[in-house]
Amino acid sequence: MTFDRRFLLLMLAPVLLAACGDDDTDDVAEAEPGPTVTMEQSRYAPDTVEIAPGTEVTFENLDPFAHTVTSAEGSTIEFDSGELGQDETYVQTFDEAGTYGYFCEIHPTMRAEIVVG
Ligand SMILES: [Cu+2]
Repeated sequence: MTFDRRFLLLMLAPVLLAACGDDDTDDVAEAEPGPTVTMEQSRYAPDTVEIAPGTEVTFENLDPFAHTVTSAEGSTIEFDSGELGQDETYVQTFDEAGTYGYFCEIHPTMRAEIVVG
């Protein structure tokens, strides 16, 4: 029993130390909440959104059928919401400057872009 308890403390020590850590030492920047792009009548609106690096974009499907938010071919970052039903949302953070095209896998003519700069 004594051995088990000591072993458990050893296992927990890094967790306990981490819990005491200061949040300021976290080198990953917090994403800033940003604009919402809706999917309505099989269109992304607005179809171009300009944001600063490190901004979160929320995508919300208002149609009564599924859409996806999927990074375009050749995009420098890949993302994919999977199928979003009505009123479902997907959040993607864009950290690096650039233009990020995306489309709906179910309706490939639905296309739009996020401009990060
Ligand atoms: Cu769609």
